[in-house]
Parts: sequence; C-alpha cells; structure tokens
Amino acid sequence: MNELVNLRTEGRIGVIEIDSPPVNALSQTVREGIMQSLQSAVENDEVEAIVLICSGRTFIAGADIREFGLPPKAPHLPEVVAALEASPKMVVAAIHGTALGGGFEIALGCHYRVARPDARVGLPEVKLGLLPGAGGTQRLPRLIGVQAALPIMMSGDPVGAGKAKELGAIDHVTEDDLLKESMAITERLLAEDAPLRRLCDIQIDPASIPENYYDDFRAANARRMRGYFSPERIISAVQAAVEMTFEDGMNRERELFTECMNSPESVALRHVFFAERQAAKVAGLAKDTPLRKIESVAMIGAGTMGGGIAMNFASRGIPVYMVDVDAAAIERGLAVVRSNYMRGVKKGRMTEAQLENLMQLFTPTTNYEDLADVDLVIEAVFENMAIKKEIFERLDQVCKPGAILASNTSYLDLDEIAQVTSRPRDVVGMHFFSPANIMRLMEVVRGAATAPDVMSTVMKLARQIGKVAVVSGVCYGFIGNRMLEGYIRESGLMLLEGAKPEQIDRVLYEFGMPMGPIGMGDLAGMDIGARIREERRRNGTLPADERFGLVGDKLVAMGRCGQKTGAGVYLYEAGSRKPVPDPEVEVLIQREATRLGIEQRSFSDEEILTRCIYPLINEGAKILEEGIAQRASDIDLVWINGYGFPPYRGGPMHYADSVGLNKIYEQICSYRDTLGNEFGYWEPAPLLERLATKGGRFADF
Ligand code: 3H9
Repeated sequence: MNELVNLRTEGRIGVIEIDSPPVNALSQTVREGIMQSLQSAVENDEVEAIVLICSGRTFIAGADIREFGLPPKAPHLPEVVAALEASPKMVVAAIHGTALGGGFEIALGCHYRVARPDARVGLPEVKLGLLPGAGGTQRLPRLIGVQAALPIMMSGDPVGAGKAKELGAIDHVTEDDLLKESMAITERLLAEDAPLRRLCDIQIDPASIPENYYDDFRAANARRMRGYFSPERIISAVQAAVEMTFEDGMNRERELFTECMNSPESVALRHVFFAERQAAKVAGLAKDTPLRKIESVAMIGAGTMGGGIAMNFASRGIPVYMVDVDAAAIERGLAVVRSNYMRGVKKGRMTEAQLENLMQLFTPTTNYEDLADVDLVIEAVFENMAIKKEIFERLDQVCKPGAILASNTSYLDLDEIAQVTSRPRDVVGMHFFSPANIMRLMEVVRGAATAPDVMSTVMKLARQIGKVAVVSGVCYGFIGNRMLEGYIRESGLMLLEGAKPEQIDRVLYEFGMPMGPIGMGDLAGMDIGARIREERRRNGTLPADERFGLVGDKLVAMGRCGQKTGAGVYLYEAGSRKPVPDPEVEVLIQREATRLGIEQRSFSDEEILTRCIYPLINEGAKILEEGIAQRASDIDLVWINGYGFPPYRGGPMHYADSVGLNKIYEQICSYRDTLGNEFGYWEPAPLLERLATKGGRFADF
C-alpha cells in the first residue's frame, strides 16, 4: 500500500504487514498505510477477515515520538484505531515483541489479539509525561476493568503476554509461527461466526468501582505521582471512561492529552527519552568497534560498594571473584550481598533456591593469582591514590593480556592510575553510584589512552546489566561529583548565613529532589565528605575558605556522622529515618557564624533554590565546554540517574534551557557581586556567558 505498510491476501484473509524499522513506530506514513490497506481489504470481496502483523523485531512500539511537537498530520492515530474497530470485517492483531502506547491502542482497536509468549503490551505514555491518547484510556478499562487498567497506565510498565491473557487484554498466546497461528485462529473465529468485539460498545458499570477507589489509588501512588503532571490526568480520563459515553470520553481524553503534550514536564521527559538513546553514542567509536568477551569478573574490595557492584553481574549469571585483604572482610561483604538478595526473596521476586544459586557465583579469594583468567577486574577500594596504584600494579602483573582493568574511583585521576600499568589502553573507569545494585547510573570514564574496544565493551556491558551509561572524560569528580560540590557547598554556606536546615531541605524536596542536601549528607554519612576534604586539604585542592564544609567537619568531630550515629545536622530517634531539627546544632552554627563575622539572616525559598541549583548548572557548562561530557543531555542523565534530579525537569541543563540561560547568567553575576567571588565560586562559565548573550541553549551546543 505504501513503502512501510503492505497488504496481501492469503486465502480469504488479508494480511496487513507493517515494516518500519527500527520499532514500527506510527509515523504519518505508517498511519496512512494502515488506513489504505484497511480500506482495500474491506473493499476486496475475496477478503473475509484481516490479520495485522509487524515484521522486524517488534510489534508497533507506539506513536512516533519524533513527530511530537510538529504540526499534526492526518490521518490522526485515534482515527486509525477507530477505523480498525469500525471495520465490517474482523481484524485480529498478531503481536510479537512490544505493543506499546499507540501500538497497544492499535491492538485494542482490533477485534481480537493474539500474542507470542514473550510479547509484552503496555501503555508507557506516563513515562513521556503523556497519557494514552488514541483511546487507550477509554478502551483498556472497558476491556479489563478500571482496577486492572489504571495501574498499567500509571506505572507505564509493560505486562507480559501470560499476565495480559489472565487479565483479558490478550485472547490467545501462541508459541507457534505467529502469522500462521493468527490466521488459523482467525479462520476458527470466522467458522464460529464469532462477533466483532468492539470495545467502544462496552459500558462500565459505575457500581463496579469501589467507594473511594480513586482517592485510595492516589494515596497509594502519591510517591510515584509527586511533581508529575500527567498522572492526575490519567485518572481523570479513566473516570471519564466510566462516567461518560464512549464518544464524550474520547473527547475528554483528547483534551487531557493535549494538556499533557503542551506541559513542560512532557517536554522534559521526552528529552530524557532521547537523551538515554543518545548517550549510547560515543564520539570517535565506530559502530562496528569489536567487543571483548566478558564472561568473568573480579571485584577488588568486597565492601558495601564492591558487593553492590558485584550483584549486577551475578544477577545476570556472570561469576565474580570477590577479593579483599582478608577472609573476614570478604565474608562481611558477602553477608551484605546475601541480605540484599534476601530482600528480593521476601518480596517474592526470587526463591531461596535461586538466591543460593546466585551466591554460588561468588568466589572469595585473597590471592591475586586467582585473577589470571578473568575478563574484567573492577577495583572498588576507598579513595586513596597510593593504594589504588598498588592494586593496579598487581593487576598488571597477574591479569591476562586483554583483560579490562577498571576503577570505580569517584574522584581520582584515572590517567595517573593507568600509568602504573604497562597497558593503559586496557584501563577504564566504571563509576557506579550507591547503592550500586540499584542506582541506574554508570559513569564510564574514558582515560587518555583507553582503547576504543574497551569503551565499546564497557558501554555494552553497562546496558546489559541495566545501567544508563554516560561517558565522562577525566577530571576531579568526573561529571556528577564535580557538579555536586557547588550544590553541597552552597547549602553549607547558607546554614552559616542563617538558613535553617529544614528550610533548605524542604525547598529542594519541593523542587523534586528525593531529599534535600542536608538530609542527604546525614544519609550518606558526613564523615565521608569530611574525609574527602581532609585528603583535599593535604593535596592542596580544597579552596582556602574556612567556611567550606565547616558545619560538617565540626559535627563529625563531635561524633555526629549522620543517620548511622543517630545524629548529624538532624537528630534521629533509634530506628527512625525521620530528621528532627536540633537546637544544639543551631547554636553551634550561630557560634561559628559569629566567630567568622558572618551575619545571619532569613532566606527566601527562591534564593535557596537558585544558590543550590545554579552552581550545578554553571559547573555543568564548564564540563560541557571542556569536553568532559559529550553533550548537555549526558549531564542531565548523570544527575537524573545518579542524584535523583527530577526527570520531569529534564536534568539540570535542560532545566537551565527552560528557565533561560540569560536569567541564570544574570543571577550568577548578581551573586558574584553580592556574595563575593574570592574563591571563584560565582565565576560564570564562559560557555554560559556566551550562550546567554546570544540567546542560545545548552541543547544546541
Ligand atoms: C504514544 O504512543 C502516544 C499515543 O498514546 C497517542 C498518540 C496520539 N518513536 O529503545 P531502543 C527509536 S507515546 C520514535 O534503543 P530497544 C529510538 O529512539 C509512545 N522512535 O531499542 C532508537 O532510535 P536510534 C509510547 C522510537 O530495543 C530506536 O528506536 N511508546 C520510538 O532497547 C531503538 O530504540 C513508547 O514510549 C518511538 N515510539 O527498545 C515506547 N521508540 O536508534 C518507546 C523507539 O536512532 N520505546 N524509537 O537511537 C521503547 O520503550 C523502546 O524503544 C522499545 C525497544 C522497548 C520499543
């Protein structure tokens, strides 16, 4: 029918086949092709029923996201779905891979659905800040009930074919050849004179919805919904499916979809979607760069970090050597691993037998000679250059040629580490974020000498273990921690200047961070920051500013390291994570402020926000210009996946673009003039200044 959609007849069945790589997204050409094929099939007297199938790796993965924001072109997707549903001849969807968003909505417009066992269906629009806008909010509740449909739309997670069949979203699951079996089922349905099941004809009985259902649902999903725009609109659309006629419900869905599409949250989330796919593309790495084989891994350092990292590999069946200075240290580390996996058992995600099988994949050893054959070694000992160098010298002696030698360092100079080996080409940074078995981010640090095949292997491996990998060049703290410095520094300075810890934390929480910077310090353990500052004082990289990290240092000296000691900036009752403001800390801060001649005053929420977030952006601009990050969207991913920056703000660089770089530049200059710039804290990044002057955006750099 056109170059992307084909119609052929097989006996009395018309087969509409979509072939639009990579994921059969519903571009205008595909929509038009479906309409034309459907019309021809309906007009063709030889055709009695239609099977809709896709070639390539998947069924339709949704509307074509690249078309969002452009002027819409007919035929619109809701019309295509309506045409399939209204077809006088039976239409059966044959699903493999993923039927997502508009793809699943197309399937819901068909009269029956057949799927392969490994197929998945879902409505992930919420992840793009949208709602299903081609009838999904109206048809799915009619098909499987509100209580099954709403959670699918709210989580956006796909449902496996088996579960979908149980729910009634799929009619048949087949292991056989999908097309043949779908045609056979269609023949059977024709022979049985089965009705054309049109979901638009179903009415939902309002009495089937329990009292307070929507409020209870909101309360249960409050955390997931916080700050997001579309979830409340998804609920409204589903309510419309119950309370209105199908036609009115569709109109309501359209209104709400348009609101979502125009929201800054959706623009930000769509940016994140493409950012994730862009990040995998590494400058100077050819697509066909060979990969090294990774079938075994060794962890140097079996502490909490090492254990967390190792779990990523074991969970994918890759055996891991756990190396530490003595057996007791390894045992402690493995006990933590076991207890982490045990949580999965308790939640019903795995059986105890599976846990035992996983534990079998760990081999404890204190002997480096055992690492002679491993494909990848990851060093995760604490941040001390001398110790790291010693370890890499040992690894250089024992590891086979071609083994990848990685460091999990979060601050140190990877090139200096690489130079102690005879093979700096094989050395790379794999910087995981804590807890390493959960956090999605991995900074892949590309050293001056890191070989292309090491980069491509680690990028691919990161994806295999479910991480979002972002390439960083070598600098102090790489992308994420380098930017963190200004954020934390300013929160500490504002404490000295009179801001209350709870106000600072509230402002950042309300901005969308999982918690504020002060609470985060208490959670992470303030001794960690204090130790880093001590090391930096020694090597002369800490600003000569007595205020820098002062509150933290004082508290740590008093034994107040944060939650783990029951007290940090806040107090914590035994067994509780709830921060309680402590008047004693207030007195301490006031005393230090007086000693340093700092006048205490009150702060507006706006000032707290900009003083914390703008240094982040300013540092991001430097990182971008220096080429430490490949692109602004990579920086966004680091902050979203490593530090909990709210995805619906698109990451710090996208947020900056949305605020306007001129506004940010002016505010930074104003802080420079009012707060002083003795230590260079408020020196605007040259790139920020340039872009601000010409009305540019980071996204275009
Ligand atoms: C929607 O449907 C709205 C409707 O309700 C209402 C409308 C009125 N469009 O992820 P991958 C590209 S909203 C355009 O690496 P995988 C992607 O950018 C939509 N392009 O593959 C990449 O391109 P490149 C609801 C898309 O195998 C390439 O395909 N649907 C789309 O790991 C490969 O992608 C969704 O949200 C798209 N819809 O995963 C589903 N999808 O090679 C979004 C992908 O140039 N998609 N691309 O970088 C996915 O979740 C995954 O892509 C999928 C495959 C699971 C399908």
